Amino acid sequence: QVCKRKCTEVQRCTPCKQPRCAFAAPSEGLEHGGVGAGGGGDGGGRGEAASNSETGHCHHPVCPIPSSSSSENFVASLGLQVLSHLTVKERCLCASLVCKYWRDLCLDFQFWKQIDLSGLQQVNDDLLVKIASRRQNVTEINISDCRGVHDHGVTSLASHCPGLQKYTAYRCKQLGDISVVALATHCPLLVKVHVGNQDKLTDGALKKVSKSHLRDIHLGQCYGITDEGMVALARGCPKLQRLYLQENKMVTDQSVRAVAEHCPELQFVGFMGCPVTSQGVIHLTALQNLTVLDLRHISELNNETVMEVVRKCRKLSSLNLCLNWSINDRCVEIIAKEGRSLKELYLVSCKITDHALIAIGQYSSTIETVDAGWCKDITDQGATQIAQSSKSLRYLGLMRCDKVNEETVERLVVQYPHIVFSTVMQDCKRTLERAYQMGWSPNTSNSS
Ligand SMILES: *[C@@H]1O[C@H](CO)[C@@H](O)[C@H](O)[C@H]1NC(C)=O
Ligand SMILES: *[C@@H]1O[C@H](CO)[C@@H](O)[C@H](O)[C@H]1NC(C)=O
Ligand SMILES: *[C@@H]1O[C@H](CO)[C@@H](O)[C@H](O)[C@H]1NC(C)=O
Ligand SMILES: *[C@@H]1O[C@H](CO)[C@@H](O)[C@H](O)[C@H]1NC(C)=O
Ligand SMILES: *[C@@H]1O[C@H](CO)[C@@H](O)[C@H](O)[C@H]1NC(C)=O
Ligand SMILES: CC(=O)N[C@H]1CO[C@H](CO)[C@@H](O)[C@@H]1O
Repeated sequence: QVCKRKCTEVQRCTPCKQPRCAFAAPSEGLEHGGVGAGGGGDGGGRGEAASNSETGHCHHPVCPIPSSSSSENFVASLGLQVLSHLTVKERCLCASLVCKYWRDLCLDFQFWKQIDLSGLQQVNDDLLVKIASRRQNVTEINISDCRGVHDHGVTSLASHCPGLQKYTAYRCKQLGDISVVALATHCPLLVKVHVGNQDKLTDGALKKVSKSHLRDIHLGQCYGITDEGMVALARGCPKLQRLYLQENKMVTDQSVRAVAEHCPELQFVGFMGCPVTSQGVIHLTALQNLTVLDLRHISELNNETVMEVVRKCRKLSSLNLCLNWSINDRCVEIIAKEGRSLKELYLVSCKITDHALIAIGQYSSTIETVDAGWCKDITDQGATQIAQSSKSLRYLGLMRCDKVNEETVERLVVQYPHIVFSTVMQDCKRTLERAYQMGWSPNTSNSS
């Protein structure tokens, strides 16, 4: 955080926003539901999910390779930012050592405790080695999308920074087991490892990590991981609270069972797109503190299992069942009745009709967010009745529910101002409104 604040001018790879769709590249956190893989809660985009699911995946926009001069720009802009925080004497010193920026600028220990280098193409092993040799107090580092960093750099960092607690390295496909093993070996305080989309990772790394005190691990789209590694991880990390997997095609029910049995503190669990079935999911009923469960698009899931999880996991507050046709009205009714703590329910592209929405309105006094996008059988009646009868509802996703008339939604927006209704039209309107508020005005010139 600290680094980010001080380096706001640093050239970043801004176009690297996560696409929000059912098969999106992994991103931070499980706290956000919806169809986007953990995408933020800014309303838009939820419904695009199902359309992307038809093509199987969506492409993560590739960061543009910076121009040759941007390396200097990067250092210069970082320098300017940092200089403004230094004393005159320090500034003179620094200014006279322009080419030694990395060594001389960062005199403030605090400055380097949490380092977010994500998306900076200029970051390479040398830089990590320098940071590591100068600052041994690094507690958090994020090198997501840093293609110039290799196992050597991470190993050097790990061996010099025994206090490292949080390591984030999404989409660093060049990194392999060596870096994770080094972290596990040298950093006894390590609690968070987010390495989504590192397909060179194998079970070997997980076996090493399993001797640590991990609480939070994200291995989405690490295609080399199998049950063997997951079982070792589960056995070795009884303190695990967050586990996120996505499209790990060799992770099956055996892993689900292992984590349910060995990691009783689990709160956030996701298995989106993994070959996981009801036989595994049923074991999650043992997790007393489970609050967020993401079961999007898993191989097989029956309604009875879902109902059992909702009954047993009394703290469950967010449940994501998108993209499964076995989730029907009756199932949603039970969820609404039994989910005493449930606040978010994601049902995009499930086999539900108006009855499901009506049941939520009638039986749940806790559910605030319902996303029923792409549920093509939903009509005005369902949308109207849930808005009318629910005391708790604050968000209703109706993207591509084409049987719901936009005029009806317009009316609901006026009638129930405390509820955000999400349709293509409503989302466009909100986007425009925000743009106006930020000073944008339409280009009325017609010189085309
Ligand atoms: C780490 O930080 C503490 C203060 O928070 C400081 O006293 C110590 O010297 C630092 N250690 C290293 C190796 O930088
Ligand atoms: C990188 O990690 C830091 C700290 O964990 C986090 O605040 C930041 O949002 C992350 N950035 C990306 C692009 O993931
Ligand atoms: C569940 O959470 C409660 C309250 O935070 C805590 O006291 C308890 O130890 C947790 N149970 C497990 C099994 O982690
Ligand atoms: C669950 O699904 C099965 C198969 O589709 C169906 O026969 C059964 O009635 C459903 N149970 C409930 C409670 O809806
Ligand atoms: C407005 O649009 C016209 C043509 O579409 C374009 O030539 C012009 O540069 C635009 N003006 C601004 C201020 O963007
Ligand atoms: C992704 C998906 O659709 N998974 C399952 C949803 O439910 C049906 C019916 O039970 C299964 O056959 C699918 O495999």
